Amino acid sequence: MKRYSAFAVAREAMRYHAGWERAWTSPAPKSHYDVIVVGAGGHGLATAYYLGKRFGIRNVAVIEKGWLGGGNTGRNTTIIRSNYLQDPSAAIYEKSRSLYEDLSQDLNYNVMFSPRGVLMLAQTEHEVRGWKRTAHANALQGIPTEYIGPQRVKELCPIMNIDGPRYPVLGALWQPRGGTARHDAVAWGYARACSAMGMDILQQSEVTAIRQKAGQVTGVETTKGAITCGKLAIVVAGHSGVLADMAGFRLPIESVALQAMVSEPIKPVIDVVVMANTVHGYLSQSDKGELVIGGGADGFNNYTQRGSFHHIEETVRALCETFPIITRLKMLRQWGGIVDMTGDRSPILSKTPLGNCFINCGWGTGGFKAIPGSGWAMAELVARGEPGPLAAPFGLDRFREGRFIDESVAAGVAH
Ligand code: FAD
Ligand code: PYC
Repeated sequence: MKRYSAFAVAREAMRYHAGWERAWTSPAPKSHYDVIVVGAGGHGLATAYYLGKRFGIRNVAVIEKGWLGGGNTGRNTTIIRSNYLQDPSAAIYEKSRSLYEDLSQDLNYNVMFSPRGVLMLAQTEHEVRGWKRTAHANALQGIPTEYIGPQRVKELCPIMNIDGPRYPVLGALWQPRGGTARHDAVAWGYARACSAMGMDILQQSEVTAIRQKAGQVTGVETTKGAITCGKLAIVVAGHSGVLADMAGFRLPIESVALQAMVSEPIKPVIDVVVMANTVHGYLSQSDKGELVIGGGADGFNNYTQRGSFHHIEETVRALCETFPIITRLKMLRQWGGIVDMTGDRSPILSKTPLGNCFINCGWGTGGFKAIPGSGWAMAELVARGEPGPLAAPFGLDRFREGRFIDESVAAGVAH
């Protein structure tokens, strides 16, 4: 595959852009792969990429029922941070954030990582205590974050009303190297790199059954026929329960809709990311100028990619209080994604009751930021059959043994 470069852009400009190759191929399925990854979201694609890059395993198919990146990976508000409380979370999210720093160079694809800084507002005394505690934990974990007061918040984000009518801003947890990246580009960049390594990305192919014999997976049935495999990685976010059911085991996962929306594009007004968890809203501005806005998750299980109407109203109301400048903006579009929630709000990267079947799920409302780190750790688990240090704490056995990794505060979105 030809490299993207300034020279390539100039060359193609000279010949009316007729020489660009397809970024990834759309092959017919082979009859057998060493590894099948189900789900071409960011986590599935990153798993395949690091299987190839770190372990030389390239006879890999990534099977996707829709189009790649069409699940939560293409539906999120793209916030990247690693300011979690517990050590295992901080380790995997910081690994991920640090991989994002040079992901564009690694993939030779501009994922538009923008470390513009993330503010998590404290609007109650409880949050003040919580974010101070997290800042201390992050200091011990070697993750640069800082608890800052309201005047510094105002300097970083002048459009914010820190004297809000319901909840004044008392301070914030500030992570200067947090930020955003372009979500589609992350999926496309990994897909292109996988395809360049000879892997097959099979879109419009739904896995409908998992074949097994003597406690091992032998292959999958798909809407494009049966395919055999040496190992199976299930990486399907909100549909994890459905796939686990096909494999014959149960997961401690609930699937609910989380939604987001964007405004009409306007000139730059905010150059940081703000999360306001007490009033249930988060805000950043995209490179196109749209305000990217998200709110809370539905309070009931479902598989609709829409979300409840009242969340739009609550989220917009909360953000209008915090940012009065936005009150007359029009909203352009709204959408939802199905997030996979565990009880402790931490992910699952785990072996399963089937010997050669592995699962990666439970990233819930916060897995976009985790894509590179999760792929890195999942590839290790699949390749070696045992988790490495990043994945080890996130096994399914923690639910049986009561070793929860409670991140319900750091997960940061109302649920
Ligand atoms: P997905 O991208 O959903 O990929 C799973 C894929 O599996 C899908 O493409 C699906 O079609 C496919 N699949 C399912 N069943 C089958 C089958 N039977 N056969 C084949 N394929 C199948 N995280 C952050 O870090 N920051 C944020 O700001 C943030 N905001 C969010 C806002 C919203 C509105 C939502 C919905 C989520 C947000 N998240 C955020 C969470 C983040 O989007 C997800 O955790 C992450 O994208 C999950 O990626 P994934 O690859 O696991 O799942
Ligand atoms: O995990 O940072 C996050 C997040 C922000 C919005 C949704 N999830």
